[in-house]
Amino acid sequence: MSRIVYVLNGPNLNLLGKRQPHIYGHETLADVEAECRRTAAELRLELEFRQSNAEYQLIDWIHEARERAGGIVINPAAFTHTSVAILDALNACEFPIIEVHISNVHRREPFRHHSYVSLVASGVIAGFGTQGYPLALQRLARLIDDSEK
Ligand code: DHK
Repeated sequence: MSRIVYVLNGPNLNLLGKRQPHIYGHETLADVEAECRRTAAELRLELEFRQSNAEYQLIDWIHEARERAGGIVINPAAFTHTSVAILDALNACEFPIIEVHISNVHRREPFRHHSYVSLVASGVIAGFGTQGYPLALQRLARLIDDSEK
C-alpha cells in the first residue's frame, strides 16, 4: 500500500490559534503541520497537508488521494456535521480514514454530536487538542503496516 497520507483540514482551521483559543488552543495550523511532518518522517510516511474553506476543494483532494494515497486523516471541521458529499467522496476510497476533532465535540452543542464522516472512519479522535493529529498518523501507519503483512 502507498505510504503517502493526506491530512485534510476543513473550514476555519486556517484560523487555528486565533479563533476561540479556549476551545481550539493556541497552536496554529502551521504548528500542527510541522508536528505532523516530524511524526510522518519518523513513521516513514509521505505527507500531503492541506486546508480549505471550500467543500468542493476538500472533495477534489479526496479524489486525488483516492488515486495515490494509503490513507487519510481528516478534520472536516463544520462539514463533519453537514456534508453528505464529503461522506460520499470518502466512501469511494478503499484505504483507512481517521477522523480528527481538536475539541471534544461530544461535550459541545448537540448539532456537533452527529458526524457523517464517522460512518466511513476507521477511528475517531476528539478532544485531544492538536495532539490528535500525530496520534491519528500513528494509527494510520499501523493500519498501513498491517495491510502489508
Ligand atoms: C472544528 C470545527 O471547526 C467545528 O466546526 C467542529 C472541530 C469541531 C474540531 O474540534 O476540530 O464542530
